[in-house]
Amino acid sequence: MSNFDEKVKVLRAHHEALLTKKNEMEEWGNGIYDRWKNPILTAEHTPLEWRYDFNEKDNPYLMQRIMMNATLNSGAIKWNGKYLLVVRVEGADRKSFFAVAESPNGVDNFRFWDEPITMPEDVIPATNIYDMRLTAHEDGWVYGVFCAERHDDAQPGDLSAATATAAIARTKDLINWERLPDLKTKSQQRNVVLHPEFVEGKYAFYTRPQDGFIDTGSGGGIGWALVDDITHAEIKEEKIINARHYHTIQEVKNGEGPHPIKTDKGWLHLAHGVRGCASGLRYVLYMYMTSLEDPTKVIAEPGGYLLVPQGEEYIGDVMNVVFTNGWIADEDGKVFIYYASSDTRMHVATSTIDRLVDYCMNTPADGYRTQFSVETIKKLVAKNKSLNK
Ligand code: M1P
Repeated sequence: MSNFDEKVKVLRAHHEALLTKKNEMEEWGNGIYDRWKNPILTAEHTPLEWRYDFNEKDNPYLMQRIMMNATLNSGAIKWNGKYLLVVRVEGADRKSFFAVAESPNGVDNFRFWDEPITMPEDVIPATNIYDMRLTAHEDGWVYGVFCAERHDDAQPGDLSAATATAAIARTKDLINWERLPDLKTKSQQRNVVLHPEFVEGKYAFYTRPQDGFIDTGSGGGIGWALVDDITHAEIKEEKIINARHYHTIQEVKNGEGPHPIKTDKGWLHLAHGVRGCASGLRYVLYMYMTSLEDPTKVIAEPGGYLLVPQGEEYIGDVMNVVFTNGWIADEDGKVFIYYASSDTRMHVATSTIDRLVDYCMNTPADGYRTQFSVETIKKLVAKNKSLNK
């Protein structure tokens, strides 16, 4: 065997060992969910064929010809018994694209399909696309709603001026995608999510109106809007259903995560909240529930966060960030929460619908003032004293 072939063999063995590494649940969680120790997807998990030219003549040094930077914010869906993520893969060139990775058990052995998704561009081409929310809608299609980023040509002198728009595509096999026109709205939008059911006979979207590309400004939080025709989706009226508040984990911004899970107690929502601090923005995950009868009505909202960066999760391209746009609820009630840390790698935490509903319904709400937080703690202390355990 030539030296080159020997190097390829070692490289492949090393990659295979990473892909097949068994994951383990962390001990001593918070009772709400369990974190799993290893990241489930990193840039190193991407196929070697995407990165290396294996022709010795053309690549005698066995260099990576195309480097990958990150695997992050992934949509999720259970598909033919497998746990599938539509991963936002970011190359060294800062361009994100979508690629499917599949696992037999949802917690490890994730393996990318051979090729990234080719997203049709029969709309105004975007410079970058990212953060797909998958919705298996009751109309029979699987929709992917994602952010399309374009340079803001109204500001020609500013190279960083950009616009965020919700792009829509649909598929029946996750391989071939039909691109629909972008969602038309009054403001810029990111973190737009399609609700899985018709509401009043219409398609329903969770939105996140924002004044600029980064700043939500007067956009008050997570919105809701109905759309008649998904093939020419236009939002005329938008209602804020989950507002931002001063001195909370979502003071600066928030955004719907994946589409909510239907439970017999209400719709279970997972979202991200953003606050500012001396080290920049801090992104955390939180939950809330809405009514089955009226999905715009919040029926429970635990105070504070559900999940924050921990240990090495703090470190990465954009520090102090956890972000989610995918989760899977199994038939037996188990829930797989897929989240990215610091815009760099993907992780999983597991729980159950019962535990998450209990968490939402029985965690004290935010009283918006220290005094109420202290009162809530003292009430719990008094209750526990009376139990004498
Ligand atoms: O860098 C953190 C996140 O920032 C954006 O989220 P939001 O629109 O709420 O600010 C998104 O670009 C997201 O992809 C990214 O993870």
